[in-house]
Amino acid sequence: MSHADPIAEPSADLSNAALVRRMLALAWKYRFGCLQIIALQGVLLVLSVVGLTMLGTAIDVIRHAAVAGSPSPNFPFGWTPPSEWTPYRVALVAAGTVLVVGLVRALFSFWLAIVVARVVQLGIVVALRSLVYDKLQRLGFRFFDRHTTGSIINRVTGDVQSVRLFVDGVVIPVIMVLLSLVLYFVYMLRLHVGLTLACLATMPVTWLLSVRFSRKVRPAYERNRDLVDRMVLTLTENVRGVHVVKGFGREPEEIAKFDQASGAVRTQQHWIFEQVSRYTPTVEMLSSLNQAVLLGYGGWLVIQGALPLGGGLIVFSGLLQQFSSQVTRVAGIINSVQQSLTGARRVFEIVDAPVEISSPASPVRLPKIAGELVFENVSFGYDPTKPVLRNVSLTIKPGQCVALVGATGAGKTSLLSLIPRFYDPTAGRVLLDGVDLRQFELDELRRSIGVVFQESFLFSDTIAANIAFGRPDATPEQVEAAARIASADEFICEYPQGYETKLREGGSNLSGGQRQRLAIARALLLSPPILLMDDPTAAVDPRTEHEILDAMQSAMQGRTTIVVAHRLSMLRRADLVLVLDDGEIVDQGTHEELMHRPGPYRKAARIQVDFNEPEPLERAS
Ligand code: DCP
Ligand code: MG
Repeated sequence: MSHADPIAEPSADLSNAALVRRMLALAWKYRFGCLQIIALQGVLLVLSVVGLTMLGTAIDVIRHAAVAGSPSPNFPFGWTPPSEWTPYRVALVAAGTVLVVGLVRALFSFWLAIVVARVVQLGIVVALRSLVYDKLQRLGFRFFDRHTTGSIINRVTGDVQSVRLFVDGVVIPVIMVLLSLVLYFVYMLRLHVGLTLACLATMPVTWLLSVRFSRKVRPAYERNRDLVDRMVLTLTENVRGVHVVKGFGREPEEIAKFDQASGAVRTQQHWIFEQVSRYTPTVEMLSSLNQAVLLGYGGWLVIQGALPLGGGLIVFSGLLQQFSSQVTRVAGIINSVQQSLTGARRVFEIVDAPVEISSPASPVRLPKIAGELVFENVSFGYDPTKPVLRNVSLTIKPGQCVALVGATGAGKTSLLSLIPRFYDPTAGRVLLDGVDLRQFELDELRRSIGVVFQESFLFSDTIAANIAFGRPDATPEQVEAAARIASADEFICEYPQGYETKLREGGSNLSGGQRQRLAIARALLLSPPILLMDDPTAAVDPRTEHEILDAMQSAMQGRTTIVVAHRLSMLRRADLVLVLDDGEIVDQGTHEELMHRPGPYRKAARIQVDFNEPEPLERAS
């Protein structure tokens, strides 16, 4: 269906700024967890600097003891060892401190990993996923008409991860990068201002390079995802359509199609690898330029006695390394911003999508539903510009059994789908017991309508669970009674596990007719005042159909039933036959009445008679 559907388009603001604001609000909701993560990362940062300082000091102590005339060490943190300690003992203490710092760091890293998992994967992701999933349950059929299954699944799984990325890949890292850059920078300045400036001169180049790299490669990564999606689509379509592919002998073409999709991914990936392998050596080259400056200028300072070797040059080299790794991290963060924006847009599109069909604020309650259905000048279209039903008016009395006939595409399924409010009419109204459907509580309305869909969907669960889907509290006796009416009992009992037999995905281990009978049982178990059946016996042979119809005769007693039907056996049983043609009710009456007047119904019915039933209906004309 086209997406040019103004009423259903999400109305919310999905600009980048609005998305960032919303994601910041999300991070704010988890601020305590985020603060904990930042605090832990801060401790790790400080510990790494302490470890580095201890290393530098130890080197100075050793050098002072080993090399005559070398400068005496500066001890950090305002501490000086007691004068009776030998230099070796001081070095050992420094070594011990380095070890302890390392241990504490390991503990904190472990703690951090646990907190991140708890806040991010178990907190944000789970909350977002259920937010999206809950919303999906409330969205109308229009939404599902407009979006493919793949895209919806991706939103619940993949895109939710991208939104999470904004918290642990953008907000927290930005704070950490800023904190650590400031810390390293101040420390370096305190060691030596000139050396700091000289060494940081190449930083803007590194930064530019990494930004340019991510600009160039980022779209390629996105395109890569599309190409992989397409490859997977080719594969899934092939698996799902395996009968068609083999039936038409199209295997070679399918292989070629897959090869092509897979080749596109390969070519693209190759290009990305090329870019990466060009970028990494350039950055590495720049970092050796830094080391050259550090050794040349810093070494000279040490020789001049202006900078201690360990506490100065070596600590500086460590800081510099950390500093440049933080600078290159910025490119990664920019990347994450982009990725999370794309994901957030897709997630919030669902979260914001208007729930077109919902219960009114103060719904009308009916003590008992009699089952009178009235359509008043109802028009409907999936696309408002292309009506599928036009000006339909009809009255169905409580307990009546109505058959709906019409050519394929006439709008039979569409007409039925207005009754449980899968869609709302674009004009006119549908009344149940004199009350507009839109005034009922939606769940209550739907629970009082049993639906057998044209294509019955079964879940990969036991047969009993599938029948009891609408009434999980039903007793096994009730389930079996429903199955008997739907003529399903016999084949179910042939399975060794009977009602506990597990169905495969989509009920693929059943025949089409068996699936339909389970769907009928499922609807009957609800014991609803209104029963809608969309071609329920299309996939069963005429004899089984007779059995089902006979058995259902009693089940239909006292219920308003609308059946989309084609076979005369059903049409004869109906109290009223509605003839739908191209979205309009063109005729109605009992089978006998309709057979007595010329029109599309008699024409269609006669074809069946000629084919199926030896005794002609000549007397009818
Ligand atoms: N249609 C649509 N979008 C949908 C479902 C249907 O645009 N989600 C269109 C296709 C048809 C028209 O609406 O042109 C009527 O479709 P129905 O499913 O109501 O038609 P029937 O149920 O009468 O046809 P069939 O006998 O094939 O089931
Ligand atoms: Mg249909």
